Amino acid sequence: MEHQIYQSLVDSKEKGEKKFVVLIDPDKVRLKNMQSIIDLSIEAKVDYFFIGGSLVVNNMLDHCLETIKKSCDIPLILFPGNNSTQLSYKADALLFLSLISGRNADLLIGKHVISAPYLKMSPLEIISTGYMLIDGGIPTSVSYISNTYPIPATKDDISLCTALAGEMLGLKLIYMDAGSGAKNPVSESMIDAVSSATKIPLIVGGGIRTPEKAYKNVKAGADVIVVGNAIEKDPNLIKEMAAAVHEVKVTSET
Ligand code: 1GP
Repeated sequence: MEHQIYQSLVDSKEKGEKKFVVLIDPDKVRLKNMQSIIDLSIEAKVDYFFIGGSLVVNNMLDHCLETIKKSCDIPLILFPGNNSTQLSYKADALLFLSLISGRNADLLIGKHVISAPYLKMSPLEIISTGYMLIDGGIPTSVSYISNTYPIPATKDDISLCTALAGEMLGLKLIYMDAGSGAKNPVSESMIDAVSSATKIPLIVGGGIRTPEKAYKNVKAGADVIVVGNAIEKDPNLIKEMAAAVHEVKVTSET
């Protein structure tokens, strides 16, 4: 279990470079869309693919991973709705998510216990991640399935303290997510509050529909931007989104 992907995130953060991730939900993406998403991602120099969703309905995970692997070297990172399902050795890494915004013991540690022996044997790079669900203005699948409340969108202080606690517990990444298809993405002021208080890489996703919002998020302190829904609807957005994120390079003085 090498730590190449995590190390690349840490190195980029140190250099002030920002990463752009395309999220593919294997259940939702249409097969004809998949190849164009892959081709456009190669062209746009997308940094990683996240693969996952809240539910597994069609069992397309392996097929999805194989199709991408055949076409490119962009690393494949599992982003599972549930740590004990949606696992595959065909990916490169796994975000081992602890839902630290919620108080559901199963998603803080329970599912992890069940999947740990399988993961120990797997070649996947395991990246422990503090996952924070932020209210995005509409009920989301994650909130319903996880049976947890999101952090209210205006409570920057709660997010800050939650992320800080996650970092102190030794989690390697923080992922602030307004949920797929969120009406309101995570605010820049919340991103700023969390990124100023923590040192570990900060991933932000959920409801990001425009390159302008992606740009504002990285300027506010996000290290990694994740977009799924908007790209499923219009794969041509990949190029502009990736360019907007990669354009920002933060120097230590800024
Ligand atoms: C959801 O952060 C991801 O978990 C991406 O959200 O699909 O709304 O881009 P969208």
